[in-house]
Amino acid sequence: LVVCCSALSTKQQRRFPDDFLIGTATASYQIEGAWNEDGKGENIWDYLTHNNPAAVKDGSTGDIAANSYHNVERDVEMMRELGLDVYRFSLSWSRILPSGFANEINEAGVDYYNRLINEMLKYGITPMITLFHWDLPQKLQELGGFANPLASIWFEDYARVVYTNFGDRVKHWITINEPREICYEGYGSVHKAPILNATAIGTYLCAKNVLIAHAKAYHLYNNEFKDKQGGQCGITISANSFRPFTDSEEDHAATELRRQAEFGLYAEPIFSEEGGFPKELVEIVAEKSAKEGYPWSRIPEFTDEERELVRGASDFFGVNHYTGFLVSANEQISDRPTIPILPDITVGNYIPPEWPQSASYWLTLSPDSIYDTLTYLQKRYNDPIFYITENGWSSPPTNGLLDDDRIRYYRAALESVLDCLDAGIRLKGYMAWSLMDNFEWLEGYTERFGLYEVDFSDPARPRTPRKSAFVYKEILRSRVIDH
Ligand code: BGP
Repeated sequence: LVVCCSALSTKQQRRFPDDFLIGTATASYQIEGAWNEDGKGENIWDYLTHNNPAAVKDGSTGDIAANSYHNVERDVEMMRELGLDVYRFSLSWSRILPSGFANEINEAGVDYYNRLINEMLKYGITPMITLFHWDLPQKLQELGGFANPLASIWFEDYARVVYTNFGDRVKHWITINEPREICYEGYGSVHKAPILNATAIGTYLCAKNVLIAHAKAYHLYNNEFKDKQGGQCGITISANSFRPFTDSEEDHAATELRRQAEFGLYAEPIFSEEGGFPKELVEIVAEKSAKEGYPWSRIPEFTDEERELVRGASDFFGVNHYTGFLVSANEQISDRPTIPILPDITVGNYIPPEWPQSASYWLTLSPDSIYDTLTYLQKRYNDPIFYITENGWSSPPTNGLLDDDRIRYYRAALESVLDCLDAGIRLKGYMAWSLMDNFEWLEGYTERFGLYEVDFSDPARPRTPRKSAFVYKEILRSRVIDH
């Protein structure tokens, strides 16, 4: 008992450094609404939700979402209530460039983001902007979206418009949110827009093109804007914790394979010393492709020039982290569903029953999962600078304002963040997902991630702080995790 309590009291005194940025995150399609107002063009989520309502659990859309397009002042007021250091939000590409192409700029869209940024800066809240969080202009999708190699040029053009319009005030840029979810869930399976299900080719084609798009936008910033604007630019990749189910060699190997399939495919080309896709995956896919009768491997090669363009192209590693899994070489280890991984890789997935379960089937409170993930990434990728750009907990809509489960999750997560700082990991910030309830992609409004509850039955979408908002505010104020 003595050991436990003295350990606890030392932990309680650990502080977040003053320059460590604590904040929240959101994404344009999930909160803005105003889907066809003031000149905004259609995007792939507008298209999916309007044409294939069965794709979303409750048949809902983001047409109004949390109505943030009409709530700039209230949104910033919430940030002030919480005392946020940083707020991460994304830009809707088709609100700024209705067709996706940079020949025509929608000034009303630019104005909306200017109002938001200026209102935040008035109160000293640092904006961190994601250029692309999944809502691709529909016109570009009709030309193949990220299966078309030209997508990297369209993205670079868009990035130029963004840096030119907002870069005088915005110093933290994230090019792309979660390539895995874009590519595997959008192009390689039927989970997210554009739900192409383009067999096992779509994922890899998209992966290559997304990485090149990111790299072009990164170099554009470095070459043409950084000197004058002085900001930093990186990418966000989803990385959950994968630990072996047993200490057997087979389970260790399966775990490593799963890491490569989930995040290595996207992280390795940027953050590893050699660049390019993970070797083991390349071999597996090449072998399978040959067996399936393809005259070439389904995973495309980078040319030397492309490999060099992508390698090292990020000032930091943005990590979206939610949960953890135990991995086994035995595929039958559990029939519990998991988030889907690459079609070429199947490994066993296990979630211990004692890990508290959220409203999302894939999301549990997995102990020390942030520390586990960042120590792995630090070692593998030579000690990059990190931001945790998303981390959060879902509850059913009926839970209301008393969200002790979310509070328990955030306290555990932030302890794990402090463990990372103690271990010397160069982690510079943490953003909770999410500031407010929103349209949760294929779950619609059936799951809630917000520190603020949004009343979706009221057209104005009023926001009310949950208990977790008060706890988060106190942590931000004191720089200490209260218990
Ligand atoms: C991340 C996305 C977020 C957010 C979150 C919650 O992958 O970047 O946009 O939605 O997941 O997951 P979901 O909405 O799929 O339940």
